Amino acid sequence: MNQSIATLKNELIQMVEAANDLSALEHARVTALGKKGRITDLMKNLGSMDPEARKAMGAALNELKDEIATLIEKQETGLKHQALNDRLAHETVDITLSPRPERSGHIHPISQTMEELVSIFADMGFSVAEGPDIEDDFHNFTALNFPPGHPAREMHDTFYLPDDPDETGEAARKLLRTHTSTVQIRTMMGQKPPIRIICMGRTYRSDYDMTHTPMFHQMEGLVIDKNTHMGHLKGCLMDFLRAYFQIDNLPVRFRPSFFPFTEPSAEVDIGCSRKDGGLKIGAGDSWLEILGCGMVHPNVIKNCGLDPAEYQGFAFGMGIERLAMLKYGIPDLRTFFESDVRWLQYYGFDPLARPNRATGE
Ligand code: 2NM
Repeated sequence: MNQSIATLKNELIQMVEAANDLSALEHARVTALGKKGRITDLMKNLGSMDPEARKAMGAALNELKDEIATLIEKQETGLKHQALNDRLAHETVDITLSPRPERSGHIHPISQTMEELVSIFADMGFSVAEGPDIEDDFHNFTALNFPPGHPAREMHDTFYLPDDPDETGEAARKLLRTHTSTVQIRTMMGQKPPIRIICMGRTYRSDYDMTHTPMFHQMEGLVIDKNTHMGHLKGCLMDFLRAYFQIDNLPVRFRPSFFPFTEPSAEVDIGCSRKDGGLKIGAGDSWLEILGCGMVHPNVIKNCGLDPAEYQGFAFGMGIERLAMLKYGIPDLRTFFESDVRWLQYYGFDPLARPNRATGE
């Protein structure tokens, strides 16, 4: 009896150790331990044996079963290890093969433009600040010096969220931010000047026609320090516009304007020509409005917990879609958000191109 178990054991060990791939090993496992396997067969006979012999045989068979199972596991680990080493030694990827352009995705013009903006302002010493899309009345309006009955606060311009019963009062009223100036407010309240930031992202207004979509992207900038003046504002924005449009002598014009959060305020135009229905930026006798700006209103500085007698600065804001349309000749705003893959293939950017700082080309 013990003799036959010892023989079986040697036989099974040999079979497991001879298995040199995973399917041969599986075959060995089924032969030894499967439902109709050699060890299983012997176990089935235990019932017909007398108690003494059954006890001895049962213990011996259990021991054999465990030994073989352990051996199979060890063999399997070894085989897997060897298979991986073989793959690592032989498998190669030709990284010099060019990708298939027809299969490549494209960078959306909004993302491309944002990267260009970050790059230009980073060179001027600005860092990027972020804030939430869901805001409250205080950060979106009150802190920015919007008077209580201002038209922008109306339901038909601003998307308000349903009232939260836990937070009452006008200032806590939740809304989708209508501009990214909320981020400027959060920055001024959260860090000490000098401040030099840009922020950009989605903004929301209840408006939909040829030139307005209910969601659009804005970029805004903010500089706060002790002696910042309108000369800095002019120089900064002229440098920015010339870098973005890549025209060294781009004509830039500042026109008086009004915003609740800046005083004085200005709108900025760039020179262009309009001939035969076409638009050419950089030369000619016509002007194109491109952004708004101004010296931050003393009330805004005060609302953020800073002393307007000590600190002042400038801010500016612009629409990213408009910047992208003008630079890349995209005629229709609404196509930005239609997710038409043919549009993206045509106006999008190659993700593998290493962008030239301002052009992406
Ligand atoms: C604009 C135009 C002018 C602006 C002002 C501020 C803040 F928070 F500092 F008061 N942020 N952004 C600003 C000023 C935005 O967008 C057309």
